[in-house]
Amino acid sequence: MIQKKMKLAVSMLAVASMLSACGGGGDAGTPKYTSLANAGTNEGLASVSTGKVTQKGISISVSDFAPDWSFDGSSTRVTVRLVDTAGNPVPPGVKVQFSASGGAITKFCTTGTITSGESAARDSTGCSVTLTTQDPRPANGIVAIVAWVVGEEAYYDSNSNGRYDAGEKFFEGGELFRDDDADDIFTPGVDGLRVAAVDGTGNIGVGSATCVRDLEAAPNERPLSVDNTCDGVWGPTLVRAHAYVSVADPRRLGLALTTSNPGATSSDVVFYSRSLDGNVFTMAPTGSTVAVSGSGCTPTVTPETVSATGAAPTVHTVNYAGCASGSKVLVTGSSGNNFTNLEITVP
Ligand SMILES: [Ca+2]
Ligand SMILES: [Ca+2]
Ligand SMILES: [Ca+2]
Repeated sequence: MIQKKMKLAVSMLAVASMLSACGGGGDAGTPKYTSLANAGTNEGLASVSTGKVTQKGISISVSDFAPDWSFDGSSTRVTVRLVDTAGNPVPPGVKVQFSASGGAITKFCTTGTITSGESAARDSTGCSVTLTTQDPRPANGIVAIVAWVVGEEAYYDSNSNGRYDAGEKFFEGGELFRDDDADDIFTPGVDGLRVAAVDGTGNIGVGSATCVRDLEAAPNERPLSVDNTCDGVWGPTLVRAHAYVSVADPRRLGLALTTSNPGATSSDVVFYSRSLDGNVFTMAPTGSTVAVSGSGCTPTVTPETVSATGAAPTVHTVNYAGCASGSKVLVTGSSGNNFTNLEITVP
């Protein structure tokens, strides 16, 4: 039985505002500018790009949501991509800082340069750091990651002019925190990090106003903030994004039916890694496998392999159509030399 549902890391898709930028004319197939030297003059280009990352324009991804924590030195790549309100990548040289509640994570990365297309030498795609397994291994089975960068608060561009105007709806970010227990709120004594400032620049957009979280907004338009640390006006903020990784350990595997009764011809089973405190089930190490066997029949399971799609346990469908009522189907979850079994009695 699942004792606590693991919060899925939110996949943040940067959605640019719909801009009514007018083009500069020109015949089809004719470049609006012919060299990067001309690009700086805005020839044929509408000036809607601010180059400042917006809260709704940060996207975080993890290459492996369940590295093997049974040894030190396993690693996963954490990538942040950044765009401004126009949906254009931010310039090279922007620093993104990271913190994690477990293992070791590189302190920061710096956005690089796109090497092809008309944005060459002007824009960047984002940057990556490495999370490496080592102590501390959080007892709650979750490594919380937060990335942040100086930028501006998200808003609805109701007059479509590509910039914030007084009266337009906006979403405030106050003091950011690392959400170690993955419950979307700052938990004193549990969540291990609060950040309000950048070295040398002081607090950014932080005050004592209420931080309203509009639940109708997209998840990354309404950033997680410590309560009552907003400043009440649209402006600069530490743009932030969160991700969660399973402290997956092949020595603590488990399998469970998703319902108390097996289905008539198939059942879904959950394959998990138990946290050190035993209270949270997260994804088994990436590459773990699930196999099935039966007496006098040939059950099947889909999928057979755990792939890195999130930190939550994976669900596998065991099909035993053709197996006699009352017969046993054995489900085995394996990672290396470690395994766990679940026996299903066919109804
Ligand atoms: Ca506007
Ligand atoms: Ca929390
Ligand atoms: Ca503000």
